[in-house]
Amino acid sequence: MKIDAIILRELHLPLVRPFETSFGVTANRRIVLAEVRSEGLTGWGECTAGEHPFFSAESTDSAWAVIVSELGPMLAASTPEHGGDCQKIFRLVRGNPMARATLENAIWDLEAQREGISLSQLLGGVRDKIPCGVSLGIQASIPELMAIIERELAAGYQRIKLKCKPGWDLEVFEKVRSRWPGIMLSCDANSAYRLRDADHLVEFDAFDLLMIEQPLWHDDFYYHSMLQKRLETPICLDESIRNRRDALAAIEMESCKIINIKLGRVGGFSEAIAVHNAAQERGIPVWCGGMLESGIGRAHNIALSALENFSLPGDVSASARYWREDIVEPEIEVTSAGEIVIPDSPGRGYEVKTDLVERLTVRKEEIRALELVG
Ligand code: OSB
Ligand code: MG
Repeated sequence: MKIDAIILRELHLPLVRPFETSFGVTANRRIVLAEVRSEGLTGWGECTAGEHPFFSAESTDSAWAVIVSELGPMLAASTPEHGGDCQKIFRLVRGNPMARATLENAIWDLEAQREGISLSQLLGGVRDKIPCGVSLGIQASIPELMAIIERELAAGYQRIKLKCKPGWDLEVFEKVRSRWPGIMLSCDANSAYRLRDADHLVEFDAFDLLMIEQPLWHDDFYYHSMLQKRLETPICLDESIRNRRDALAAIEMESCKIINIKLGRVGGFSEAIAVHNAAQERGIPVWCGGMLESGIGRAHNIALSALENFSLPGDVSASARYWREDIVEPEIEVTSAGEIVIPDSPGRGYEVKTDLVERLTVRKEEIRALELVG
């Protein structure tokens, strides 16, 4: 397909409620969107980088710079036939997976539209609906957290994930478990612990957690494998898994028993499918993580979650939990059974509200192919 235009923009979107993790609080999202036009069709991609390089090395500003000066011109100068061609187009660029995913995912979206099939079908999805969980940030108090859990369970969500850190862990699990003994409960430390905390982490085993996500360093496999030997609770890796090779290393070293797949973190749909397949072949279940996405990234997460080995509820939940008004229509909704029905219309299946996107845009740049100057 001939690339006619790549339009990059930054949007400001305030969250309905601030979201607190062990590395900080997010109240306002600065979201980068890519709009790729080709042969009368428009594909959209969303950058999941945070405002600061705290979850990973990328940030809104670093991704913007890399897309504008490196990836955008490379894509504009190429003629990809498939989303999967982007890995080759971007092969000279090291790292920067969230920046790469922004453009690659837009090409997959375009390809699905061109083929007249849904994005989930193009990816090889087998489900028509996905099981949903929620990720609950650190709260000011335990009673406040309890009220939120009550509301999310009443809405139908199948799994509750609690963000945790030293000082917001055992007492919280104790209170939640005694009130709801049977719910699917997990926790996510975002690297808040060290190996010297192993005795403390062993105490998590008392609460029948589905998993503990990324307890140790963001870039580690080895110490997680040492820790997993001491824990009954399965470790799930998020930050550590950047690609298929990482997944294979982690599985072989027994650093984890479950993998969280995030499109941005692994660099887009091609690598996400590769991680999914590697895990499936080795009997390791996966689920789709969230990065406080707007409707575009959320639509992509829904399509990805249709793949067979996404057998555990993910963090992909309703638009209204994040935004007063989402930038897609229909907004993403969750049924009372805690499921999202995967759209079967061509492409991502959710229309972008272009007027709203335009109003929320704070900067915009059109990227053209680099022309050789004589
Ligand atoms: O580790 O899963 C994470 C949000 C920002 C950074 C990291 C993480 C998260 C979430 C949010 O857990 C999940 C969501 O989008 O609801
Ligand atoms: Mg996580």
